[in-house]
Amino acid sequence: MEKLIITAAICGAEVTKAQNPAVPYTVEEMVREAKSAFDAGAAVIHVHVRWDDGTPTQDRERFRVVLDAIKAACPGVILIPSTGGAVGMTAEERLQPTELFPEMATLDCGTCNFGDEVFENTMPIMRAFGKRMLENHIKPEYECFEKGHLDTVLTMAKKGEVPGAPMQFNFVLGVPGCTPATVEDLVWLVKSIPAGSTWTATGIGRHSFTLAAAAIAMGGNVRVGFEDNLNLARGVPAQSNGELVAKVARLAKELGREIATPDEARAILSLGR
Ligand code: KMH
Ligand code: ZN
Repeated sequence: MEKLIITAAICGAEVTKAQNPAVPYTVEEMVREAKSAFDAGAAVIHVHVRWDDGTPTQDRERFRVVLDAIKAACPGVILIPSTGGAVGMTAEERLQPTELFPEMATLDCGTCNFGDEVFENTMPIMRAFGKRMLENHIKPEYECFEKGHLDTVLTMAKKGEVPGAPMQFNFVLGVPGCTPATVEDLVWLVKSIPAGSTWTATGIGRHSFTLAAAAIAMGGNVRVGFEDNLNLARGVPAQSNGELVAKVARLAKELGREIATPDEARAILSLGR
């Protein structure tokens, strides 16, 4: 089995300090959380940004400052800025981090319910995002919340509307209103991806570590972090993203999977080729 790539989704757009005081908003807090995750074994950081008061933004200059500061604190780390942003943002707003030519960025693969809201990713939006990533040589991490999202993006890749093989998928399971975070659902999704693809599993909330364990055993990769889950165990708030990453690293060690460094992760993800 390949080494395990751990991604830390350190902040997200929805969680707040009221839910867990360690959720980062400021640049300094973002760097602190990224470094805690990096030091614990994360090769990849998935980045959303906030203004200092916690309001989510896709502002290009805020992204520039945060990405540069994380790069300086975590040498070699792979950064995946979000183009999902927060529910309700326009496509133009969401695309701003792609103007910074990151090596990767997320590309959300379909509209879905998102708790009480609707996360809008229409075909025209996805085509525009695919075009931008092709033009700017950005490798997408295809975020699939539903089986139909995977089928949609595979069809788009065949038509040349989004970057093609080797594709990297992130199966985000357990969002209220979307596919649940069960092992059966994960297996079903993984069976449907093209040979030579790579994949990551993200379990939301209390499913974070059960889905991580399944992904480790299946040879996939794992994402954890405050964006997805605020607790180290039931009723035990995590003090940092690093604690969440360290728990995945311990699970991997017990199951005999080694952890990939950023350079090893770059090779596994075929970056820079
Ligand atoms: N904040 C969610 C509505 C992404 O980063 O691309 C979308 C999201 C996906 O987090
Ligand atoms: Zn995200």
